[in-house]
Amino acid sequence: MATLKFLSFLILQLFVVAKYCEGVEVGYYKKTCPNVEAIVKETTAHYISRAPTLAAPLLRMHFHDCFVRGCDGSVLLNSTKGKQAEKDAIPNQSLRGFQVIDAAKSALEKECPGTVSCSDILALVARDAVSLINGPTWPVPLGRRDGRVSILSEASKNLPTPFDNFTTLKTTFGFLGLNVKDLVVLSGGHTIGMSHCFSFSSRMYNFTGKGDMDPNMDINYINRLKIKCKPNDVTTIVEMDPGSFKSFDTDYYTMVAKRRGLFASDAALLSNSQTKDYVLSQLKPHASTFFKDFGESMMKMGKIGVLTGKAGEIRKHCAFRN
Ligand code: HEM
Ligand SMILES: *[C@@H]1O[C@H](CO)[C@@H](O)[C@H](O)[C@H]1NC(C)=O
Ligand SMILES: *[C@@H]1O[C@H](CO)[C@@H](O)[C@H](O)[C@H]1NC(C)=O
Ligand SMILES: *[C@@H]1O[C@H](CO)[C@@H](O)[C@H](O)[C@H]1NC(C)=O
Ligand SMILES: CC(=O)N[C@H]1CO[C@H](CO)[C@@H](O)[C@@H]1O
Repeated sequence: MATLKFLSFLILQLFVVAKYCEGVEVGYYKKTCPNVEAIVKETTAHYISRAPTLAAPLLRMHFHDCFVRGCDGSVLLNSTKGKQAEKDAIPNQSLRGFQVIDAAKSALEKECPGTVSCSDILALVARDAVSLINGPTWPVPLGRRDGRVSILSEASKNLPTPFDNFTTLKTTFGFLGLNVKDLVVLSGGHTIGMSHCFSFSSRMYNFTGKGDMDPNMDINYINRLKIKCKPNDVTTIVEMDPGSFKSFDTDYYTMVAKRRGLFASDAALLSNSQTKDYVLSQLKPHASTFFKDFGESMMKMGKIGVLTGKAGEIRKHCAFRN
């Protein structure tokens, strides 16, 4: 009987521990680093106020982190001893803003050494960057730990590509526990930032390999983009949401609805009735639910494959494993 009692006690304990380790929570550093959110916000504001265009790559960095191996800070790791990391993957070539993460990390190491993970810092910086350019804000559950692995090939395999159709996007997102609504909402992140011509060039010059154009893209828009983007251009970048690429707003959906989404993956949102309905429902700024939806989907994205409890580590420097 006593053994049985002890056993059930043990099972209960295991359950509690499992539950405790299961997830991230708002206020995780309440006792161990109470100023964490203020410090990260101050650091982010310092950079964004001087260079508002940094908000876009910082948001994208968190997205890339979460889609490859979960939100474990692996996107921040530099390659070591010639072994290439996620950072070296083609979709990562345009990632920038690592200095913001490093600055927040060193401020936090002074305040509470060895306590706050780089993956948590990235999640907070992404949120603060968006809110600092007039976007929404949302609570960020914390307690992620940092992974020790970063592999180039995994980034190429797990990240969606700008050429993906709806079915492929749905599968990629679904695999990570994100649904079709999350797909259309998070794609709204393309309301800020820049893209290289090569990410959409085939839509203008060689869509099916016959020197043709994508019939799903506005011809007037194609003609305008062709002035900036010549065939095989690998260096030029263009605004994804021309005119308001530095401000987080609902314009992305206006562009997509006009068949002016830059990527085939943006245009794909019109090829499914649920995502198309969402795009159209955001066109009236007063009736838009985008800001609220974006925060909710970001919170969901931020929980993908997190390491908690004793898994992983708290890195001392975000670019290197301890
Ligand atoms: C739906 C699948 C997605 C695809 C296929 C995709 C693809 C891309 C591509 C190809 C670029 C341009 C890179 C370049 O040429 O330099 C880009 C930029 C960007 N993406 Fe996405 N993306 C997706 C989802 C997301 C999500 C979920 C977010 C964040 C919530 C996001 C945020 C951004 C931002 C902010 C930029 C601009 C970066 C800058 O200005 O440096 N994207 N994306
Ligand atoms: C990590 O790599 C980036 C880009 O490859 C480089 O700019 C940076 O200096 C490296 N960081 C450190 C601490 O070596
Ligand atoms: C979507 O793309 C995948 C992979 O390229 C392809 O196999 C599939 O047939 C495409 N689906 C549609 C509906 O075009
Ligand atoms: C278009 O693509 C096809 C097939 O990939 C290729 O053979 C052709 O040279 C390309 N044409 C141009 C103008 O780039
Ligand atoms: C920011 C960053 O690390 N970018 C790297 C992306 O990959 C190329 C090589 O493919 C590197 O040269 C960049 O440094």
